[in-house]
Amino acid sequence: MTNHAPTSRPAADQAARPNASAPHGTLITVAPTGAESAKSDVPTLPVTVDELVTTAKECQAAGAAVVHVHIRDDQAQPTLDLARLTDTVAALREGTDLIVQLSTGGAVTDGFASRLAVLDAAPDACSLTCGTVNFGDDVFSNPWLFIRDLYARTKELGVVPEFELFDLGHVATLHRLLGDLGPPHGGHVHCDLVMGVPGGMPGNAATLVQAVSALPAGATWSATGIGRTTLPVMLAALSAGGHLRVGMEDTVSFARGRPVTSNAELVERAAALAGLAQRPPMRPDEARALLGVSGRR
Ligand code: KMH
Ligand code: ZN
Repeated sequence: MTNHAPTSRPAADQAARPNASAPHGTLITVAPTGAESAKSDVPTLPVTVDELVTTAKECQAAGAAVVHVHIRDDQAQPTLDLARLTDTVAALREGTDLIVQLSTGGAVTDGFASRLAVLDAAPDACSLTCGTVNFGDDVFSNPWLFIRDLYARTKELGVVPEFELFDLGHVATLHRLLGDLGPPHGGHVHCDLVMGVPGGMPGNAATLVQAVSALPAGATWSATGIGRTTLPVMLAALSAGGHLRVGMEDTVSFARGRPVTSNAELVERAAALAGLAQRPPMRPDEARALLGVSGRR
């Protein structure tokens, strides 16, 4: 006899489970600083180690599980200084439980050797951008051989990469990378769709759905919308079962004409929306299990 059970579930039960395959919690990453905004233009931007740790604590309390880190020098300029990166990783570990993800993208002016050397600061995780993209008036350069070297080094050093995808072509490169070198350290593929960069894929629901449908089977993903695409991308990501990245790296406006006052308020808004979607923020230990980030070194 045919089993009709899956189609005979009461309508009310189905309504309560709008997307049964969606994950139960929402991984929230905060990207508090970035390399693009000047402290003089955005006085609330965290640029010192103390400011970064204070922000990270507030964001953890608001629901973040991962911190995506760019650092600044004493003049608040972007730097990839290894000693400073190493100290920053230690300070964030001391002050928070967050997964510490260092940026290997740096600033558009950073060279490949210093971007590769970021991994020597021994973070839990790192960003790994899967292709070159026009970046406003600049170019964010990620040629194939650099991507390969960086990925190989993450595997050697046991750093969990997050694959940053600024464009649909980057998804094709991700497939090529995994096909050539195999799965990442930790065994799980997690991607971040970075949408709305002038030169990359637009930040809208249709593009998000297209990009997600092209991801490798079993991959999880977050999304972030740059600037005014922050809210549409966040809402689309939640509705499509994705995770979220927010922070002052990606937007310095909270609403039209209202500057962001702190990273924590961006995390609070993301956490509230995730709660409304019945997928409340994941704790850092839950995020570690999801991403395959092992215990702290
Ligand atoms: N600052 C951008 C040029 C990353 O962190 O990996 C690159 C970026 C990506 O922010
Ligand atoms: Zn970044």
